[in-house]
Amino acid sequence: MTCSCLKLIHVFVPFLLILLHIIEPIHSKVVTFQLEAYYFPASPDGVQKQVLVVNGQFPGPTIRANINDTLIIRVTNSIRDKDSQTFPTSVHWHGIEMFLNPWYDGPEGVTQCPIAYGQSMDYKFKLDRSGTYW
Ligand SMILES: [Cu+2]
Repeated sequence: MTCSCLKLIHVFVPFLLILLHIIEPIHSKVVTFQLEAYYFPASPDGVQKQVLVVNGQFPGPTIRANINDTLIIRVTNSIRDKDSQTFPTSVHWHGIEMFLNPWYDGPEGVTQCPIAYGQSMDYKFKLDRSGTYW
């Protein structure tokens, strides 16, 4: 590689990185979503029982977003069984890198305290890769 070519790379690469940082926020967006978990009578396996659903769906709703989007997801715990016993919960975002946001990864007792019954928590993180996660 010639000397002038190296100079061009030294100028071009930082310029490209700066340009990407300017363009990225233009194409990214904030995606907000609300999830409420609760028991609901259903028969997904043919036998009616109390099933843990999210927004009344089993499995829960699909959240669609693109790389570099910021997700803000409010999770509300309304999990109470037929005997009025309540349960703590959290959402573990399995497979999401959570780069710079490890406290939003979700496992109870590892990265956060559980969400108590009747309480909500806002998870906020940026999607840094494509894929389907559940
Ligand atoms: Cu995991």
